[in-house]
Amino acid sequence: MTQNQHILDFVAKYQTLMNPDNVVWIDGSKSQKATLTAEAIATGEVIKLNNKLLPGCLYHRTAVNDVARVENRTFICSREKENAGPTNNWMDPQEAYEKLDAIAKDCMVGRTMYIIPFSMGKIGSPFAKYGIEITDSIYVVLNMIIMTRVSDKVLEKIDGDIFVRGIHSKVNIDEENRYICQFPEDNTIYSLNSGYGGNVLLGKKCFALRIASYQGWKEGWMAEHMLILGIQKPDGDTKYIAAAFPSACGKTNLAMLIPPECYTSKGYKVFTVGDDIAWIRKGKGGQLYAVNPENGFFGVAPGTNIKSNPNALTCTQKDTIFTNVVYNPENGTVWWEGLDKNPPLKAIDWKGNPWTPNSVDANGMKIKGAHPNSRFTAPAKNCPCLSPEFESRKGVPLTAIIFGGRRAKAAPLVYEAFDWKHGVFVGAVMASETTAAAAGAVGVVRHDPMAMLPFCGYHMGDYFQHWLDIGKKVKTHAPRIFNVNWFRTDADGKFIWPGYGENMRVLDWILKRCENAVDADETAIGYVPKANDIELEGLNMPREVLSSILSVDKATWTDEVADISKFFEKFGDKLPDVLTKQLKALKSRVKKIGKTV
Ligand code: SAT
Ligand code: MN
Repeated sequence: MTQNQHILDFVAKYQTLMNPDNVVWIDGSKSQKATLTAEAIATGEVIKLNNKLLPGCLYHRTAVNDVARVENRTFICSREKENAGPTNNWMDPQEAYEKLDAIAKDCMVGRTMYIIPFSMGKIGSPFAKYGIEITDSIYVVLNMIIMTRVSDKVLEKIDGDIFVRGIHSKVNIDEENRYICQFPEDNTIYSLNSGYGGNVLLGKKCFALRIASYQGWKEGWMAEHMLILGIQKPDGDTKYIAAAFPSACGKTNLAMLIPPECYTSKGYKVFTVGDDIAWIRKGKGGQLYAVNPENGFFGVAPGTNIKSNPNALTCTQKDTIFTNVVYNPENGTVWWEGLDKNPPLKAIDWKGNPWTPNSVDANGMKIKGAHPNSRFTAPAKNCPCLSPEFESRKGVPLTAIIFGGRRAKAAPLVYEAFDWKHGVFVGAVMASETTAAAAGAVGVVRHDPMAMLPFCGYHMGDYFQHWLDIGKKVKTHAPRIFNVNWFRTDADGKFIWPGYGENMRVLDWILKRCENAVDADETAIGYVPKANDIELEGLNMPREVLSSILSVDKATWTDEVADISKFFEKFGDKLPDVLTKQLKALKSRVKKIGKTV
């Protein structure tokens, strides 16, 4: 396949250690994909779905103990502990290699080792970075073929030893010996004992965020946990926005939104460039340009339906892999909670047990058929609103950057940062309620700076400084920075803002701010919309209700300031002075809330 000695040595090393029966190089061809699919069907690793209703689609269940990212088993193995920082787990690289090698010894006896050459970003583009993933899972191979650009051409493009080494084995899915290790200084990822998503599709979180964020820091660019979308205005001009939200907070839905009638009738359109990861660098004209390094969507299934996200649903209608949803053996289709009101009456749940819509557990509680973090892996080219710039070599110029989280109370629907430095502060103090995308408790508020808490491959204090430095580089061309919160609740705990397509109304205000076409109220936390400036046509929402979710409450923000101060203490000397000053300024502005001058 290749004469590159660095690649051959890398493969030989793990072949010797893991001792597979066979080694298969993946070339990205249709015929090889078909052969592997047939093999995975024959062994039961995947189930072929109804070829008429869901052509080319497959169904897979992971082990019950292996359904989400495992943050407590994820390590940054930098040479110096200090460089992993206070927000990452750290292991000494030597110790980590030894520990994982011991677990991996002979783990592929009786199995095949697959060698996947892949590109993050369009092959040959200035943004592209290459990797080789070793795995013993056909499921991983088939997912990587959708999520990245897998091709033997990548082997030709790799220059010497400049590629990311990804080593994965399911071993025996032992939770106690599950490790997801990143070695930023070695361009290496080592993942054992999982078969799930972000733990094993090493191009995604491990490479395109953890390793790439480190590379970006060293090379002067940024790898961010952001969707990228384009809004085409009636005059044909398209503006691009990147938005960071924690996992399972609606990035895919926002990236693919269909605007309400009052916008579509005027000719507005939204295009998807990416739904999860953005690589951003300074480009022509001094602006920041973004690309989506992925080639598919690994979206949350539950809640995806014809109303909430028709584009995502269309993406999943062919050549898609469904993981941990409900399987209907009667007609070879799949189902999940929130898809429609017609669950299959006799089905198999995500655990592999017989399931009906009336299934209850020992306590009489309804059993969910799909795991809350069940997923679809769909090719980007299936997306009806895929941006014509999806394959762009130079990326799309960013007009605005949005940070957002799930906050029942504190953050208003939307506000704009005063400037780049304040915007970095707004990103740094982001907090959000946890979701099922990671193992552990759900619904607990935690700080998640720039939605990168689980994905930053180096010291978060250095990461903040990197953001500030990028701002200096782009100066007046910097995108404007905003914060949004779709998740404010009322006294009964119900969401006040309808979300989904209606979020266009907020994006519209954001673009108007970027064009200096609309005024705003200067508050303690940033520029908040005047209630009359958010379009409500066609939405059954009284202005007073909108005003209520634009409010900035003194008591809440006083607590918030105290909480941020505590969070910032973690970073010690590494916290940039700029952020300390920003916090001080916020504190004094919050104190003045309600006081007339
Ligand atoms: O990390 S995954 O790719 O499994 C999904 C996510 O958490 O965003
Ligand atoms: Mn994500």
